[in-house]
Amino acid sequence: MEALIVIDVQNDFCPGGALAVPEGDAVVAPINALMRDFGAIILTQDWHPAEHSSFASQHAGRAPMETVEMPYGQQVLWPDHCIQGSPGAAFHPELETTRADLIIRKGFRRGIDSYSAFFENDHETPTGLEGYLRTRGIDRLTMVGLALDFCVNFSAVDAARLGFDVTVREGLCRGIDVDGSVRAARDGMTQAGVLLT
Ligand code: VGL
Ligand code: ZN
Repeated sequence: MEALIVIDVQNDFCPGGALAVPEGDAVVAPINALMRDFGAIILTQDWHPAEHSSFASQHAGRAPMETVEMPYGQQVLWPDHCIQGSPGAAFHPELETTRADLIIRKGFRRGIDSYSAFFENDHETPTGLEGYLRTRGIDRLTMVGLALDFCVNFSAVDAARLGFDVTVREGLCRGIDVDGSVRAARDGMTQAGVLLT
């Protein structure tokens, strides 16, 4: 069985949002249309406490887009975004959410970020999504959403490593693109066995 996984189509990742992805809102209508082709639909939602450690505001003298060393490895520092319960954390108002079987929230632990829908950024703390998919008999995943080079990338690579058959529909994704991150993400996904279409 196959599922559509819609990654982080939230106000803060759309134009006007705190961490706007260029043309982020352009994916909303075609993702809604694509939902008709899937029997299982899962949405992810970036969901941070106000003092999340991925926010540059929590690191004296550091600015957004700089990188710091965290106990679990390198971490890009972001503007404050997707704060739990805030309008920025809400899904884009036109995203069709009624057909979602599951909404999985991530990044809710203050001390660790979670780009992937499967594991937090230590690459070992599970979100529970793997168990959900396996117990439903889902073995094929199509991924779309924001941002191509971060949350879509990490989710797709983790899924492929876990043995899922993964397709990323690039036209239904948009990237942040810091320091060539879109290109690196494409290479990494391809190497992990993700099909990019
Ligand atoms: C994301 C940066 C920080 C994403 C989330 O959804 O790609 N990127 N938090
Ligand atoms: Zn985030």
